[in-house]
This record gives sequence, C-alpha cells and structure tokens, in this order.
Amino acid sequence: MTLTQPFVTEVDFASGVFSPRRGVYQRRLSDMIGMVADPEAAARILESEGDRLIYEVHTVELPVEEGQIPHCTTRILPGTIGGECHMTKGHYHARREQGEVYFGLSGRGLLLLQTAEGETSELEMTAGSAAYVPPYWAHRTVNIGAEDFVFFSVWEARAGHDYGTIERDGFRKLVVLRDGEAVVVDNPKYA
Ligand code: M6P
Ligand code: ZN
Repeated sequence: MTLTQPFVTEVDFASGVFSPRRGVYQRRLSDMIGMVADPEAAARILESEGDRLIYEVHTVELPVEEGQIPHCTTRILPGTIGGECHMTKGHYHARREQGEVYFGLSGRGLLLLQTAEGETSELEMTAGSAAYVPPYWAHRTVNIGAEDFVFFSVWEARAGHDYGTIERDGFRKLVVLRDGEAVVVDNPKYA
C-alpha cells in the first residue's frame, strides 16, 4: 500500500479538460475499426478525410490497488460513422462484480448497457444526470446530440477494462441517426 496524497482537480464542464492536466488519451477513427457496425464506412472516411478524433479521456493516475478510486472525464465529439453515432469502445469490467457511476456535464448522450445473459438497457444522459452502471453490465456511451457529450466517471481501481468480449461479439444495440434523430436498433451482426 502506498499513501496517496489528497488532491483536487478543476474540471471544465464543456470540454472535460482537467486542470492541472493529468493523464489524457484519445481514441480516433482508426482505433474504432473493430468496434463500429460498418468497418467499411470507417475505412472510407479514413481514406477521404483522415483519422478523425472520436473521443478523449482526461484521467487521474492512481495505483491499481484495493480502495483507490480512479475518476475521469470523457468527451465524445458529435458525428456518425456509416450512420452510427460516435461512441466509446465500451467494455465489461475485467472484474465483473465492480460497478461504476457516471455524471453528465454537458451535451446529450445515451448510455447503452447489456449483460452476458442478454438483458439490455438504454439510459439518456444530459448535464446533471447521475447514471449507475451496476456490476455485471457492459457499458458504452454514445453522443446523440450536435454538441460534444461530456461526462464524469468514477470506479474502483481494480475493476479493469475487458474490451475483447465487445470487440468479438459487438453490442446488442446500435444507435443510428435517422432523419436527424438518434434511434436505438438491434445490431444485425450481434454474435
Ligand atoms: C468512461 C469510463 C472509463 C472509460 C471511458 C472510455 O469514462 O468508463 O473507464 O475508459 O469511459 O470508454 P472505453 O474505455 O469503453 O473506451
Ligand atoms: Zn467501466
């Protein structure tokens, strides 16, 4: 056990930017090829306009040990890939019994959840929404607005991210833009 010093971070609600800056990482179109419903559409966009930014995460850096509570902001840019709204990769926790809390800071989003047994849930999030991701639910966030969707997340350090299961099977539900409206549809390719 290391004794971590207390600290405070200022969070910009519109952008999710942390002051002081701590850890930041970005996910671009090329990182999402294995996650989107239409990888050919993603490849065409890559070819024609380059590697667009899909989302960015500002995070604190804490040791991965019992009792530590990592937290971060995620900013998902508006836009679509082959009609599918910009989203995070989505993951199960490697330790399935760990939950998580999301808090909406700006914009409009949809939180997609699913269990290995086939249950699904979709929760709308705006500024001020506190959403609970219970243990055993995979989770992915989607920007369904015309502005950035920004939210704050808090979880237990040892939860871990399992991306492989989502990469292999996909999500049961997709969020697509139809006549300017985000709609949730069944994923025809769900394994
Ligand atoms: C949320 C949290 C983070 C996660 C981030 C991006 O802020 O769930 O743990 O890393 O979203 O989502 P993903 O890891 O699925 O790309
Ligand atoms: Zn999580």
